Amino acid sequence: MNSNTQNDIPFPEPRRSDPAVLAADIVERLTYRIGKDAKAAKPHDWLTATILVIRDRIIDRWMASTRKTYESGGKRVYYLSLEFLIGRLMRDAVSNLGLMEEVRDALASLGVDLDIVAALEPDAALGNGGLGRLAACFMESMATTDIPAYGYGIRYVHGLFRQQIADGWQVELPETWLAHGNPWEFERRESAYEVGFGGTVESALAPDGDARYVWKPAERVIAVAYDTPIVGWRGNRVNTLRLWTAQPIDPILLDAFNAGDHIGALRESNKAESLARVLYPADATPAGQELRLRQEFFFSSASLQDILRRHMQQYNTLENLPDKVAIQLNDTHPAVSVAELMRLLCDVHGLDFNDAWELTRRTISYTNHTLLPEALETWPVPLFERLLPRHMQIIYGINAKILLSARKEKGFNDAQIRAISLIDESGDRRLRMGNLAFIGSHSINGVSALHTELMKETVFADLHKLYPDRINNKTNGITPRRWLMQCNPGLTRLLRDTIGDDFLDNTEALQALDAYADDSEFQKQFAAVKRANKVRLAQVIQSRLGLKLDPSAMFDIQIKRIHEYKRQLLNIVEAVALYDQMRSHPEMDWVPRIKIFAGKAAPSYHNAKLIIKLANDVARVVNSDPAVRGLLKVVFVPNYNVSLAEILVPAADLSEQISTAGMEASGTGNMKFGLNGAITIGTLDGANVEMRDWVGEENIKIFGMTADEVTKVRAEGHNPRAIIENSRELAQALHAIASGVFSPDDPGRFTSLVDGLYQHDWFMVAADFDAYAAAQREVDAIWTDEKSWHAKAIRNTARMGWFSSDRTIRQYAKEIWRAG
Ligand code: B1H
Repeated sequence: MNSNTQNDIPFPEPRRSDPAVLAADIVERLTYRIGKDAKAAKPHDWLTATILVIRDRIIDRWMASTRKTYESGGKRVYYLSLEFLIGRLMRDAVSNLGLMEEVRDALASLGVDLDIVAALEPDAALGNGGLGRLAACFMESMATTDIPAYGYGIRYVHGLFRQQIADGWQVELPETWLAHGNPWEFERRESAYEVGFGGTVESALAPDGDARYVWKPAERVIAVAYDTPIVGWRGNRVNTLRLWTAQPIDPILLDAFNAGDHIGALRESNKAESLARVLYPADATPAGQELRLRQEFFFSSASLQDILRRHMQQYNTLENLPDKVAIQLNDTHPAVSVAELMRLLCDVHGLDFNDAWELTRRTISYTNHTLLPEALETWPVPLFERLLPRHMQIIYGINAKILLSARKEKGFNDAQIRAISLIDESGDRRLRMGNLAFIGSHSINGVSALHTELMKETVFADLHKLYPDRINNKTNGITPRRWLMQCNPGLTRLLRDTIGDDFLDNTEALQALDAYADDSEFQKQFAAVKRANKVRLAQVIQSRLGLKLDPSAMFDIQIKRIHEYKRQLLNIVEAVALYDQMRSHPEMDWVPRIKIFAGKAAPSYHNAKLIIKLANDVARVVNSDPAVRGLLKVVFVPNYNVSLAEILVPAADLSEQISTAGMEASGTGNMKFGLNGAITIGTLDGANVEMRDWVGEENIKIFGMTADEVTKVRAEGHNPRAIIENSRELAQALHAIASGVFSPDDPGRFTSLVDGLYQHDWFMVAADFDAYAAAQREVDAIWTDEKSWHAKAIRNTARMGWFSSDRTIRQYAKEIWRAG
């Protein structure tokens, strides 16, 4: 077919979306795509049929968006991330298309309940925690703010493990989100690229007399693209999330098979497919295995080849690459992209090293998400060299160039040179991915104001001296669509009725609510919405755990990955101390509290798993003690994920954001709670600092050491034993835990945890305990003054609008990408 005839083919009319048409379409998909009679259809079939119908409405806009980008010659943004923690897509898509009522009515006319069907959609959990969820919020906000953007990642067959709690212990089970197929995605067999590993590098003389290097990989796999459309608010733009899967070049080695080696015949195939098999379940700690490095290179290489192909197809030159392409590295996980882009530009496209370097640096930018020293990725040089020999050469070339100029032009001394080098020589030689990402980027951003300042002072201090203009801050945000409108329809309705619809398109318009904070009629309505959300959560907990919760008690919630620096332990120890006090002083007016925890621990993180067990052990004792009946409950909700967060967040009265100051880069759960009218108890860490500035000191409960104080105490040493012995409440709570009050079956179970507090207290649990306990009692006092509590809660919702990821993305677009 020639292009003329193609041009004559009319583009289909956008599909109509009134309930009758939708219902007819759903039945059509059910019949012809799924092959089921409506009479025999199972709920899952209705879900799939409904998604297919919605997907069609999205496709109309998707193609229009793609065409618009092409025709305008606008800059494309590429967000490279090893994690996308999406959750369910159906409600998000329907709501962003503005079709909620239409779809509900259409299904109802077919005798199907939208909510029941929607709850069957599995969470796409291709991420561990905040970093992956941020990537998902960014995808939605980039579509909303009309930025032509692609997300690139891996289509893991198994996302984050499913957590079961057995006898109080975490048990990990494989997660199978693709078991019923994935109606959202499109396989793109034509978008397939070879990705190599290992082998040798050969050099040859090019016609221009320069040396050319050719990498001859020993192993090759094929990366195949799967595309998922991502709809922005009001459906204006639809962007693409492109996830790679790995396929073998030869699916089966027939020679081996015919010779009787049936397993060997599939070895290549298995090896290739293992690349996209499973998400590494570590959060804020890198998984240092070879397979992880292979995953990182696999998706980086496929993505860059795809980006260059698209660019060359449109522009047929690489000179304008930085004007038309922005590549954002989500942490160091795709940092090998710096070397791979250099290789593609030099070895495949024939650019010289210096020109390629210029283009690479102007195209790439990098977001740092953690300062934890153990979380900074490094690879043993021999491993890297064996897997990626050509990249190792390129990295040495970059290092030589940078170190030479630092020494000669900036007068760097030996210690500074050692600090900025791409190679860490302090022990066995290791390649520093943070330094590679930094040096290969024109922008390096932190994710909160405090974190960005600490980046300049710690991990990147010397690189910051060398390149003082590169580090900048982009405080994280959350999408208000998922984290307010969709998860809290009751509050959204109330807000619309009170301040109008402006906030739907501009979250900062929530400020108008400030005027109602002291209005007792509005307070009543606000409290009624909160209570309804608490009742809904109580029902979920009752059905999952058989535990009955009183919705008039304070719901005090800490949900996030289990990590020592996040200090769930501080919260549990305080619960134990409170339990003791309630029993010792039954005559006092205690505020009834329900302490709710949820979160997953990395499977190899011993202390984190022990903390889960402690929470469950404490829960068992406290919840069955008549002395605190109606006053205190402790709940650990299993299998925390995005969908569970959507139920927990709107139901919180109190949000626990209590990390050791200086250790949580930003936090994003903190923002979700504040937006939904919870009051935060927290340290001056991450984005809590900016939240305090926005909501006002009197509307947030800040306690504990500052980041500077933590640094100072760590440098000078502190005496946690003395601190503990000086705090009666703390000493007694720790003694109870360590002596087996909560673990009579194994009294020594928690001694190691408690010993850690006595011996070093690295995370300042003991050091911050008294301040935390006092802050909790102040929270109780506010709760007792109902009007004051509601006013503060309302002011949180009113003043959190700045934390929309739309604002964050606009800042990236303007200040880093120069796009949109
Ligand atoms: C964050 C990670 C992370 N920081 C390594 N770092 C991983 C590091 O699998 N790995 O190897 C996975 C994840 N995740 C989080 O990013 C921060 O702890 C949060 O404070 C922050 O809000 C979030 C988004 O910026």
